[in-house]
Amino acid sequence: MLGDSFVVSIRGRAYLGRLSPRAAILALPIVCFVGCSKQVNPPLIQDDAGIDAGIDAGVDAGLDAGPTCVIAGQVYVSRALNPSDQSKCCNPATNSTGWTALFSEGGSFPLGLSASDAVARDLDGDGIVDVAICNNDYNGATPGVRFYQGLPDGSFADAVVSPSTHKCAQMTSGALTADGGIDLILAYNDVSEVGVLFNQGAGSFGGELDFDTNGTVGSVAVGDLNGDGWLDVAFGQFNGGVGVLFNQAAGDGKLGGLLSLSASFSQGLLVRVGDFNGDGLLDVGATGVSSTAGLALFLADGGGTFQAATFSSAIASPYQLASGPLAGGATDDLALSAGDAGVYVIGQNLGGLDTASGYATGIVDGQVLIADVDGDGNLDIVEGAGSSLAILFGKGDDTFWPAVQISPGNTNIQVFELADLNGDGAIDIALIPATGSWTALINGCP
Ligand SMILES: [Ca+2]
Ligand SMILES: [Ca+2]
Ligand SMILES: [Ca+2]
Ligand SMILES: [Ca+2]
Repeated sequence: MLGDSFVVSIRGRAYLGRLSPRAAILALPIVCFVGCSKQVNPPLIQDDAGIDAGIDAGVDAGLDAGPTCVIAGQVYVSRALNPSDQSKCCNPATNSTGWTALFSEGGSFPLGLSASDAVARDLDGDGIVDVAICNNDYNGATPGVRFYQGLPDGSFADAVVSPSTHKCAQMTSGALTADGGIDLILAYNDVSEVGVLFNQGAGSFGGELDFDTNGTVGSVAVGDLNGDGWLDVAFGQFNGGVGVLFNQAAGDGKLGGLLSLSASFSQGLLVRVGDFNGDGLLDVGATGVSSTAGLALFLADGGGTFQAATFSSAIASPYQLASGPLAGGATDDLALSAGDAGVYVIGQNLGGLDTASGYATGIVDGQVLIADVDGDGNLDIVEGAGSSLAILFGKGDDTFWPAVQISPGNTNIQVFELADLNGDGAIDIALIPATGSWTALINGCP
């Protein structure tokens, strides 16, 4: 709530005050973004067996089994990040005596149409991650989805095009029907509908069914929101409304039973699904434009019913939202981007919904995703926008190291996805501009 005490942690320092959250946030660029000295972090995975044997013996037992780099007399296991430049890692396969770039370009693939959103996962069931990109038809071509089949050598086949009848603002995926194939769920921005393109095998999506949402939709997310075992669809409307379309559980993927949730936003931004209170029931979270509180959580009561919105004013102007168990366990924490070049974490260990820890990323209003980028078992946060990516490596307790900047080149990021694109077990990045070609940024630290 406005006026409550407010903790902000920037580059490892906590700031506590009784300012209004908005004032505190607005102060951040002055307090920190200009005046912070560069902080050098210890490597996240470092084999210290030869240095202080006996300490962290349990950790070392696992790490010692892996290949190592010897750099300046120091022994590092694979994936250890450079102490002074965490955009580089120890990868014995490519460099046993120096540091290897954490990410490097692995290939680029033509988009054909203007891209609006993407999904990166194994969509055709061959065990290899694929990429599907939807478009918004702003160039006047037929809207639809382009499917890029992942190939065993880490490259991608030419696109298979599946048309849709409307323009896609955002897209997600999930198995809505009894056949178990991963279907694509599209937020249409030119009609008041969510569209489903059903998986027809071999990278083809069709049998489109559109479902009324009572307002144009900018965001979609899937999850079993009534506990019947079938995936449902939560959506956010441009006008600020939030709603759920429930899977009708007949096996044919039809949605219905429209439930409207009141978020009191003047404009909707993003909707996501997660278990934000750890009770085993999936909840709905949404960001929007509001003069008071731009984050609303709708906690599930079970059976497809939700409590009235719980609002958080900890972040003045949240934009994108990602959720995941940043501190482990069953509770999904929240990571949000904002307009002040920072990412904010609202976590189970941080003091509740009205407390946010902020980290400078240098990126304004970026997309935010969560994955374990360096494979240390702790979830990390990635923010991307424009030509910049920032990674916040997690410590496993809702706190993060200062952001590591990755400059992927001359790409103007429309959307990015995190997935193992080349099958080596490390998280890669599909970097997708609005036009031109999308790029596979390959993690060099498997
Ligand atoms: Ca595949
Ligand atoms: Ca369901
Ligand atoms: Ca819950
Ligand atoms: Ca990690």
